[in-house]
Amino acid sequence: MELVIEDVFKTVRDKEFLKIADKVLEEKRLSEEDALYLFRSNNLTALGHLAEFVNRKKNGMHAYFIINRQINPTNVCVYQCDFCAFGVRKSDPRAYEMSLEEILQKVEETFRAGGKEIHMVGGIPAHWGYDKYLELVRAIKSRFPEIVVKAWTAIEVHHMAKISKKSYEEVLRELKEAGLDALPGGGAEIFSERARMIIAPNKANAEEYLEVHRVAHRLGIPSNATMLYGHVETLEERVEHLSKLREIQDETGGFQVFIPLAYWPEGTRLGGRRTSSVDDLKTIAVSRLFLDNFDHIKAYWVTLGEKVAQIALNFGADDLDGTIEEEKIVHSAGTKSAYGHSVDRLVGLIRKAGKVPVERDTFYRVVKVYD
Ligand code: V47
Repeated sequence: MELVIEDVFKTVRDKEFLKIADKVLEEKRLSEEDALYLFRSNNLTALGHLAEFVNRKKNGMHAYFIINRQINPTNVCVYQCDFCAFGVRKSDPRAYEMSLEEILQKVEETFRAGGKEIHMVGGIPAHWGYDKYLELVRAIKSRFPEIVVKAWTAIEVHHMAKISKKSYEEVLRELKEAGLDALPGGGAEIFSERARMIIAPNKANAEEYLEVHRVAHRLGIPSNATMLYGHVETLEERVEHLSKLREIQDETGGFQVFIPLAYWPEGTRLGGRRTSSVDDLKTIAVSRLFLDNFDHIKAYWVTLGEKVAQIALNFGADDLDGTIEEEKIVHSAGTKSAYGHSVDRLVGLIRKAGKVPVERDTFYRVVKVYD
């Protein structure tokens, strides 16, 4: 389906919106004020079209997914962030820690099913030494050298640096030597100090998160970026978050994808309400328009739900993440999405969104196009 963008504008009376749309068509960078205006605008369909117009220029009709598995080796965590229902104390009856054998067995199942990526992150337990993080990566990579290990958030890397008294660079070099291929985007939450002090006062701050990614990019380790939205942050703070990511991306080019994560409140100390579908779609679209230096925007079906994620593929997103198998973090907070999806289901969701399903690897290299 061809997008005739000029036709969309005929329905819009808002002059400021049209000015911003012109900027997009002329491939001019949007300002923070523009992004804020779009967040506040109620021209949802026009906003979606505009974002989709940009996405089609970058990704054509392709919408990506990956055969992957999430592994969370433990939910024991020293940080106890108020937005998180996954991390518990060691004494909590829900506390668990997977053995190395269990982990390797899960990796093997995924590998046998054609899996391309292990996404491994977890709680941060006080009793784990630095070597434990290296050992898990090394164990997976030495048994399954073909599988991509995307592991440990910047928060975990910061923690490793703290307990080992090493620099981010030393830690990341050693993780890379152990077999780490990429960093996931988790732990960014919201960069605003005001909001971060409310939802996650104890863990690494925004500067530390960004510095870990900066150093990773310098060492040739690509990474992803996230933003947790829909809790206590303002729209200005969302834009500030996007702006910091765009700045680093200008500097390094090492981010592969941006993933807005809709907040789920169930079982968290923070509480609150779920985001609306309109907010979810606006956030996808504004991210696509503002982050002109990011190639990909992920509609994470776990937080959006399968239906909104599918619509998001026409609001600027070009990726659904993957089969996942066993998502635990957002399920602890009440998401009603499945724990994992088959390839058939992801292909079906993408096809019915009018896009061409493309299986990818972690680095967005095409594995298979489902014509
Ligand atoms: O950092 C925690 C979020 C993240 C809640 O890099 C919550 O490809 C919603 O980062 N409601 C982990 N979200 C997941 C993540 C991720 C997921 C998929 C792909 C990639 C990637 C990264 O989950 C955490 C936090 O921001 N989270 N609690 C909650 N209550």
